[in-house]
Amino acid sequence: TEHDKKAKKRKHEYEEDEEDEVNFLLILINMWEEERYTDGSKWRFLEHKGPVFAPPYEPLPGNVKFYYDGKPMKLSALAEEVATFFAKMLDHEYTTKDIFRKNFFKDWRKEMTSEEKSKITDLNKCNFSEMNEYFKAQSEARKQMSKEEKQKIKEENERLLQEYGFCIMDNHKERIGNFRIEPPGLFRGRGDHPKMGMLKRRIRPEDIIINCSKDSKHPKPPPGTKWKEVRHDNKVTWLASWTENIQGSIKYIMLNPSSRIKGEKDWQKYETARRLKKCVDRIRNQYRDDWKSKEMRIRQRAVALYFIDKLALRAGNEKEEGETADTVGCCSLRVEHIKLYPKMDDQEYVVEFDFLGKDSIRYYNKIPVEKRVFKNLQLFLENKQPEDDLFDRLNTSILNKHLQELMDGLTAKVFRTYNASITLQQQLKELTCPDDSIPAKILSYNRANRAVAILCNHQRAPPKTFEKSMQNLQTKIDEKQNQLSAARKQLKAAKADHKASHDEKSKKAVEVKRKAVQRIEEQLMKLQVQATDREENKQIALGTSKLNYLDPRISVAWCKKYGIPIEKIYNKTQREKFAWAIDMAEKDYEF
Ligand SMILES: *[C@@H]1O[C@H](CO)[C@@H](O)[C@H](O)[C@H]1NC(C)=O
Ligand SMILES: *[C@@H]1O[C@H](CO)[C@@H](O)[C@H](O)[C@H]1NC(C)=O
Ligand SMILES: *[C@@H]1O[C@H](CO)[C@@H](O)[C@H](O)[C@H]1NC(C)=O
Ligand SMILES: *[C@@H]1O[C@H](CO)[C@@H](O)[C@H](O)[C@H]1NC(C)=O
Ligand SMILES: CC(=O)N[C@H]1CO[C@H](CO)[C@@H](O)[C@@H]1O
Repeated sequence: TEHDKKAKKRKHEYEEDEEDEVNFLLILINMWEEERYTDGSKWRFLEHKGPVFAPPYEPLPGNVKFYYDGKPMKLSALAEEVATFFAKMLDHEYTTKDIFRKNFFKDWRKEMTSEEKSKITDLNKCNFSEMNEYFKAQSEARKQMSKEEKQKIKEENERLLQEYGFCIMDNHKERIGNFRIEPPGLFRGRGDHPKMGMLKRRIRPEDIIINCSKDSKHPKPPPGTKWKEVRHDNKVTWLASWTENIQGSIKYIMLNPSSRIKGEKDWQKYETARRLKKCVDRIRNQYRDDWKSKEMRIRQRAVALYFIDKLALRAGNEKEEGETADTVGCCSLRVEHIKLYPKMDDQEYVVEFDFLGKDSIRYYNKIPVEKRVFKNLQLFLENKQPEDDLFDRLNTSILNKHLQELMDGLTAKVFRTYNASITLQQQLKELTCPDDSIPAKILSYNRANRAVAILCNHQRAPPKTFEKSMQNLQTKIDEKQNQLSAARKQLKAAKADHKASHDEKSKKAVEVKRKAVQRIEEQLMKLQVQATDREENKQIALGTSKLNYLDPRISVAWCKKYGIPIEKIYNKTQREKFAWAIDMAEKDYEF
């Protein structure tokens, strides 16, 4: 019969499911085993369509004017395009900053005709407000778009994804991560970056180096253009690359993080951190011994290593000379970056750090250190000027070489990964109550994450929208509270009713009202947890440690253990990146 057929089919599907799971695991294992070519090459066959370029500039309508010194002025297309980048940012604090304005103006003038150049000599006389209004109106119009228009855009994006978003690497179709090239604009940078405001140039096909295999269908440049070069280098995994003009760094189009090769790299990174867990005691004993070394260079190396281990400092940054922000890492610390206090409040041997770390994020910390470290630091500081190197017998390459000797694959970053991951695991154990509701557990999870982010100094300025979104949330909480009192009153009335009449109908009414109260209480709690979470999150960027330093298997295992849906912890992008961990980690996984 029909019913039997269905039942059979379902049973079959069920069995297939189980089989699928086994198959899937086998595929996973294979993924890491197969095609690991012994000659260092990453692929034999690579075919793709190249990048998607930013849409061309559309000139402003004639009625949107730029004013110089109070008078309207028609700009050439190039100058106008660059002006629109500034106009779009007019409401942003950046455009009030001196460096930003200076850099922008310098680069803008380069795009002007000589006539424009001679006329436009003072940014303060430029009035972009009509342009700014125009873009605001446009973005408003985009928000008001009809369902059909939105659907059309979605379909176009989907078409681009299908055409450009995948490549064939050996026998697999793989998702490409960033196949769209960023549109031109003004560079912002993090912190007070000295290059902010500079023009991030439009990337053209002539800037692009394509990498694909010889025997594949080579990607075609847009009509009338040429690639800079087409390569066939199978020792690398990128598909296309170009050099951006601000920092001169090379950008790559690569596979999506969830793809095979990247997933494997990620996995290996955490496996390295787990290996450190096994030998960290030996390493710590050694650097403690080295604090007593007769050789200055060894003492310095050992103290630096202690900082890296204890404070999760970066080793140092090899950056280009000159223009870049004055940021330092452990090896490049200068005398002026630390202060020593033999006694401070009730603590002894306190070191105060104050310097700009990666991305110009300030690192400020006061911590007590061991006496021997303190004495060594005093020694290193002797007869030095504020701008001298603290570790004058050390540089990043020496330290990295030493780390390699201590453990294969060891870098300063491995210490961070190890400490961040193990801290997350400990915090999760400490903070999670098995009896908590799901929202309360997620709050605990976020708190554990925050503990790690603080440890890694992943701070940020409170987002601009913070106060507003907090207010909105508070309004919602107030409303919910009113709803709750109303519901409680109704419940009370229903109870009184039932007491008087004792009939079935009023009993049911009490039940209904009781349920309503419960439901609203739950909703209220959820909102309150959200508010706490957001408040505590104000100045901490959780994303960085979550994406880069925390073994995702710890989070996945935690979710599996407490029945929390993975979606509550990782958004879609993150789930793709950590697909390997979601498949691998069981609920009893230990880092
Ligand atoms: C800029 O131009 C607009 C008109 O387009 C005018 O309303 C505004 O006052 C001008 N701003 C300045 C600072 O001159
Ligand atoms: C991680 O770093 C913190 C902060 O420096 C330190 O107190 C802690 O001992 C470290 N934990 C481990 C397991 O290394
Ligand atoms: C680091 O120091 C070593 C030994 O003094 C030297 O050979 C090497 O060139 C230095 N490396 C850098 C990047 O400065
Ligand atoms: C997921 O979160 C990351 C930050 O970790 C963010 O950059 C990304 O846009 C988010 N993706 C989605 C699909 O929400
Ligand atoms: C510049 C560069 O990396 N070129 C390489 C491109 O790939 C071929 C192999 O197909 C190498 O021989 C080149 O050295």
